[in-house]
Parts: sequence; structure tokens; C-alpha cells
Amino acid sequence: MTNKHKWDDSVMMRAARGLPTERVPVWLMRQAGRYMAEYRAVREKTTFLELCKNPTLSAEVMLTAVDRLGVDAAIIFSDLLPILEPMGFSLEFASGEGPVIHNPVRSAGDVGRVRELTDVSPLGYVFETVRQTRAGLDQSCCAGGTPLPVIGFAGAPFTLAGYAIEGGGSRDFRIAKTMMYSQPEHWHTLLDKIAGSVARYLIEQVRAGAQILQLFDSWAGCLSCDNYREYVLPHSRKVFDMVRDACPDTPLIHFGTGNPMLLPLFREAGGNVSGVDWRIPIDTAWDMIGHDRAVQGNLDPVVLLTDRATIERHTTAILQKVAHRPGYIFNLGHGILPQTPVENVIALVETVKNHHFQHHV
Ligand code: 1CP
Repeated sequence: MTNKHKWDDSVMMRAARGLPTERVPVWLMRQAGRYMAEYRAVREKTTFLELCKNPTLSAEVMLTAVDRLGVDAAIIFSDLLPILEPMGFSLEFASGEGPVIHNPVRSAGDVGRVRELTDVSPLGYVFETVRQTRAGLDQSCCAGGTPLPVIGFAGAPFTLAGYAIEGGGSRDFRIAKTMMYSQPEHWHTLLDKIAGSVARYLIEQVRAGAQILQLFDSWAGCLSCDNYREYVLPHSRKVFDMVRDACPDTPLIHFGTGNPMLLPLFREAGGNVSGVDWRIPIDTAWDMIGHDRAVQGNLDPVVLLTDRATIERHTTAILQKVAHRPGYIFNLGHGILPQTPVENVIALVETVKNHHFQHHV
């Protein structure tokens, strides 16, 4: 292992590489967002998509959240869906309704018109957000501390195709799965174009200064194991293979939710760290994934709507199940809910960071 950067000594980088750490690292999906007053103040003045396209504000939103919460990594502030714009989709975040794609893919002709990104420069604002987030973190630890890593991210081919076909979010991905079953050739063409685009987008985030990457397959849990293997795994694997070839030292986190039976297949598709939701005990999940991989997650985001004692109890239960095994990263099983009180998030971070003292002092 080359140890040429200061952030290589951070607890987050070490755990992502499966190395021992003095304590468990913690960061949270959606750690900057609507639950935080500072975020809502920024959002009052701009639309969500404008915010994503403003690197200075995007970096500031994440750096503020990292500072306030005391977490061990900064994911860039952006979204899964802006990559769809240069691929030919018309994207809008309608207020209160989540994302809308006005020209969803419904036919073979639509698939043919989707542009695979061979040039990712239209997403230059995201790379600038990576640069400014990296620079902000370097500044905040200039007193000699270990700088925190920046996590870059993208949507996985299935989850992005789901939005592109449905035209927005969906409970059951009915339209997308109908295309998958009845027009498999068009399905594979679409996911292949998305996979190539996503891989180049992630590689460019590393070039701009990201130390870790996370691929979000948030909605793959609506698939059976056979579906996943046939219709999705080859495309996610293509993303991981392309990124691994270009950035061999960058740990890759593979995140999904909903169907724990998919965990071994997620492992097979690729990544150094597997995300685990709250539907399966973390020790059972780790046995299924294999102890040669790192794991991340497991706390139900709803626990953060309770009180300090309940949060401590559930957090400690997870930490006891991982039993100081190297390669565990504390996180929720999915993103922070907008109704979450900030002080509960701070209580969670403190609980994780103090855990080693309860055992070793
Ligand atoms: O109204 C607002 O201010 C927008 C709310 C919001 C925010 C704060 C959206 C719209 N996206 C985000 C930020 C975001 N999205 C981040 C930033 C960094 C952080 O973690 O703090 C990240 C990593 C994402 C990724 C994302 N976007 C995912 C994957 C994670 C997950 O929760 O599964 C998904 C599925 C999206 C789509 C999306 N974007 C926004 C919404 C409301 C949704 C979900 C819509 C749906 O239910 O389908």
C-alpha cells in the first residue's frame, strides 16, 4: 500500500481499505440536506438544480455540515440525476415532488437518442465542486491534523435507468421493469450507455480530487437475484472495472437497499466496500458478503427520529455486532430523513466516536 497522501492515515480511508483503525469512522448519507437549518437557508435563495450547478455554494453546504456534525468524510454535494442532462434528458426538481424527467425513455427510438458521454466536460461544475470541497477540507486541517477524504459519487446503471424510464421516482419501477422483461435488447443498450457515462464521470471526479467513490444503486432492491444477475450485474461490473483500471488506489463503495439477498451479487459486481441497509443484521450481512471486503451502514434512519438513549442503544448494538473487526464504516442504512433533529445526528456521531473508550480504556 502506497502511503503518499496525508488523508491515507484518516480513519475513513483506512477502514475503506479494510485496515485497522483506533475507532470506527462515521459519515451519513444525506448529511447535508433539508433537515439542517443552514441548508434550508441556502435553498431559500436558489433552486436545487441551481445549487448543484454552483460549486462554491455546493462546497460550502457540505463543509458546513461536516463541521457541524464532526463526521469523518465529506461526500460532495450534488445529486444522482444531473448526469442525465448531457445524455439528452430534460430534468427538473419540481418543488415538493422530487425529480421529474420530461422526456422519459419509452421506445427503441428513445433508447437510440440517449447520448453516451464520451466527454464529461458538460458536468464540469461537479468536478469544480470536488476541487472546492477538497480545498476546503485541506484548509480546515492546516494545523497539522489528518485531512478528511472527499467522497465522489454517481448513480448505478439500474437506478439511473429507473428514473430515465419512469420519468421520476417510483414505488415499484413498473414501467422500467416492463421494458427490462419485454425488450431486453433495448434495456441492455440503455444500461450500457449509462454504465460508460457513469464510469467516465466517476474517473473525472477522482482526477478532480475525490479519494473514495460511492455507486448508489438505491432502488435495485426491487429486483430478484435472477433479475439482477441477468439484467443489471454486467452493467454495474462494467462501471467498477473501468474505474478500477483508471484509479486502482481509490476505494469504491457499492451501495444498495431493499433486498439483502442481493448482497453477494453486489459483491460480485464490484467494489471494496458494501453498503448494508437495516433489514439484515450487520454480522449476518458481513458473513454473506465475505470478510475480505469492508462494509458500511446498517442503522435504520428512523432511529434518528427518537431520543439520545434510543440512538445510543441501537448504535452500540451495531458496534458490538461488528466487534472491532477492521473494515467497518458507520452509516445509516439509507439517507437521513428530512424530519430528523440535528442534535440527534450529533448524538449519533458522538456515540460512534466515543465507542472505543468504552472498550479499551
Ligand atoms: O429540495 C431539496 O432541497 C432537494 C433535496 C435533495 C438533496 C439535499 C435532493 C433531491 N438531492 C439532495 C442531495 C443529494 N442526493 C446528495 C448530497 C449529499 C449528501 O448526502 O448530503 C446525494 C449523495 C444524493 C443522491 C441521491 N439523489 C440518491 C441516492 C441516495 C438515496 O437516498 O438513495 C437518490 C435516489 C437521489 C434522487 C433524489 N434527489 C432528490 C430527491 C428528493 C431524490 C429522491 C426522489 C425519489 O424518491 O425517487
